[in-house]
Amino acid sequence: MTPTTPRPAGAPVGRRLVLGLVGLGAAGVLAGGPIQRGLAAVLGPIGNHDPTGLVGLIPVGNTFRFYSVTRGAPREDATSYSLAVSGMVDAPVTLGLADLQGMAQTTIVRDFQCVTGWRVPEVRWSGVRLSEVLDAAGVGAGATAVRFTSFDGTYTESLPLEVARRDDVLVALQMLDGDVTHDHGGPVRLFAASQYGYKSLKWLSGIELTRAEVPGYWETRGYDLDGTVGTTNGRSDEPTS
Ligand SMILES: Nc1nc2c(c(=O)[nH]1)N[C@H]1C(S)=C(S)[C@@H](COP(=O)(O)O)O[C@H]1N2
Ligand SMILES: [Mo]
Repeated sequence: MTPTTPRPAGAPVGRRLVLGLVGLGAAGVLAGGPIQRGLAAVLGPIGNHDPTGLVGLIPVGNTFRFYSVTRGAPREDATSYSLAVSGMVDAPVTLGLADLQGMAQTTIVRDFQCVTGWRVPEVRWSGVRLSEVLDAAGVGAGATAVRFTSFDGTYTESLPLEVARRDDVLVALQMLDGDVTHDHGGPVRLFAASQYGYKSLKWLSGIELTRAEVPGYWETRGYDLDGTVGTTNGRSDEPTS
């Protein structure tokens, strides 16, 4: 994806642009794969999460849509990347990519479901269990939730501690067939298998133990604090596993 100037967080995306995308989608149907891949790339920087419901009509198949509420994020690599674990912990820690790679790696295969309706079946994820990262800092008495921040500078999310401690929540280093790519939130993103995609924060840079759940980016814009796949957010989906 080409670097572009950041759009102010939460700036509205024009309806005309969304309608233009629907036109592109029609072209994709006629022309097949390559344009659809291009379209997925186009959908990324827009990241408006389809307030009109029109983008959802574009057929892209069982593939990830690239979402970012910002125009992307800086590129971080093995030398520059760091993950700070702080807040209500016994001892704050900062982990580099090599630290995370040196911890026990867990692989899980789960569906990925966005609250807007698209679902990617049986995605392979690998990384460190979030619970092990939390244990590295030691969860302090009184903490009931975990807040996540992104080095895109804008996106935030949270999970109740009991969800955060589940075996199917990973600080993911790998996704699909290799390292988490930049567009998918690399080098490190969160994956919370039981939750809708908005909980799986990309470009993870901070984990903070908090006294109560802090509503994140989409939750202050109407999404449910509980992102469990099923009947939250006014949906009725099969649970992912
Ligand atoms: N930093 C950041 N993380 C994010 C988002 C985002 O806009 N910014 N979008 C979320 C939503 S709503 C979904 S469905 C998934 C999409 O992941 P993908 O872009 O790898 O397909 O990322 C989630 N994590
Ligand atoms: Mo989503």
